[in-house]
Amino acid sequence: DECMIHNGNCQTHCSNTVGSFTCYCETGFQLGQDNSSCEGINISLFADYNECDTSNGGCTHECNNTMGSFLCGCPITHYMDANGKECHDIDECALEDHGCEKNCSDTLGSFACVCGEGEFLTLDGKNCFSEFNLIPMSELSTR
Ligand SMILES: [Ca+2]
Ligand SMILES: [Ca+2]
Repeated sequence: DECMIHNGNCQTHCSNTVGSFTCYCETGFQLGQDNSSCEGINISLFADYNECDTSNGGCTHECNNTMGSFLCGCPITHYMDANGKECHDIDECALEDHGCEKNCSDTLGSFACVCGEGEFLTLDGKNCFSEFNLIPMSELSTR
């Protein structure tokens, strides 16, 4: 049994075989050219692959490469689908804080308030006024 003598000159492990022996190494190491030493497997074998280079990683919007994986991302006006790849426009009108006085209309990446016929949006883009029910300045000053 050659392994009984100086570990068969193996750097790490020695395995006795019929009429001979072989050296072997720990996981992550491979046997050197001398068949006795162990050397770390070239780390480049584990180099990261950029999934975002191919079809944007399947992401509909942002794709962020990470070591050993990747992550899809969405703009703030969108939310991530449960599949982690698709971003969907947020329906702000379905949320209660859209602030529109009258109707709310969802748009891609945003939303808009809509007023009735003959009405106009105020500068804040949320309230409505009609030129027919504006209070005359003269009436305001007498109050
Ligand atoms: Ca990657
Ligand atoms: Ca929207």
